[in-house]
Amino acid sequence: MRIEQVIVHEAALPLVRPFRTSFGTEYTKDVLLLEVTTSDGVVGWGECVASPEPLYSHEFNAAALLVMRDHLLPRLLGKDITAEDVPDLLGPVRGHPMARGALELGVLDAQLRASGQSLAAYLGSTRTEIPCGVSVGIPDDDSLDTLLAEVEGYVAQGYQRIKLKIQPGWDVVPTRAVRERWPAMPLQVDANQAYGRADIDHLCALDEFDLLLVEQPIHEEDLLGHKLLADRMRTPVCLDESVLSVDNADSLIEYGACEIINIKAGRVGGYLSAKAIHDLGVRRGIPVWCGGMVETGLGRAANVALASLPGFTLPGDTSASDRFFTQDITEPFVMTDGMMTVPTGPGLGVTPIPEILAALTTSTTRLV
Ligand code: OSB
Ligand code: MG
Repeated sequence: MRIEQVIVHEAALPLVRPFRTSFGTEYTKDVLLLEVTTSDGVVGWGECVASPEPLYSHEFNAAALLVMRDHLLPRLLGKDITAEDVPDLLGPVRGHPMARGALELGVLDAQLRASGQSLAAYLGSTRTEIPCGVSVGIPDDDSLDTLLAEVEGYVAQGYQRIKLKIQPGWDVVPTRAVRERWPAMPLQVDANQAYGRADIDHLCALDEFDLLLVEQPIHEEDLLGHKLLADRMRTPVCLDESVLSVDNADSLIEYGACEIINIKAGRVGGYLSAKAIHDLGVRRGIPVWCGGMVETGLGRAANVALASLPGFTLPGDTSASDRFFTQDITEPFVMTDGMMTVPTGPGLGVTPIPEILAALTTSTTRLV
């Protein structure tokens, strides 16, 4: 197939509550959604998981749009391609995994819609439903009561695993409070790189809370720091931001810096690379789980498909649409008894609801 048209819909979805992490606070989800029309006359959808500001990683929406327009798309246009060709065709361009991952997903979704296969089946899914975890931000008012009330709500809804965002000054005390209140709840923490090598002793204080893992405690480039921590800490060290490709994941494992992997397709350049990292985890006996980037229903559908592969042995940040949005752009993803059903329709299995997409769109750019 050939790519005939690409339209980027920039949408702003209000969040049900601010989402605060060690790198900043988001009040809305500002997202680039790609509508890719192919020569088969099929439309595929991709979601770019970058944010307006380069705070989680170097990528940000305006740059993603530019690199797609000027450097990535020109390498795909006018050629008869499949989704499997996309990584090699985009290979010469360095970096920008979220931008390339969004394009790859748009092409892959179109390809699968044309062939009638679901993304889950294509990736090698072995499950029809997946367990749901939830990522809990740092409360706006820095209050333990606010945190406990929020967690209480998620526990009541049936979430099977709680992840607390932490940072210096908001770590041991909130983790202890949640652990004391829910002694048996699978619990983990995520620092988004907020600590350094000097904090290793302090981080080891989290060992007493029987956590599943500590996620990306130290700067993404400090591999020795993570190895030193992994050698000292009983809690497994899980990497998110540091994991960018299958070979770099292999290196991190070999080096002893990474005991568990949070797989986010956008961060690693797309679902094909995400699947390869999953396969690596299975081969090397490293647990993997599916992370999230506050996706709309489109990206959420793809994550749920990915999370249904057999190596995803820990619950992911695959929460229901209403964790973040009062109004998703697709039919909402719902959780029943702590589980979410894997879409079975062709491709992503969901599409944006036109009136809702139109209402939430802030700008539309035709790239091709
Ligand atoms: O580090 O996992 C992260 C959200 C945005 C950016 C980075 C992260 C997160 C989350 C939320 O923790 C995951 C989600 O539920 O989508
Ligand atoms: Mg993380």
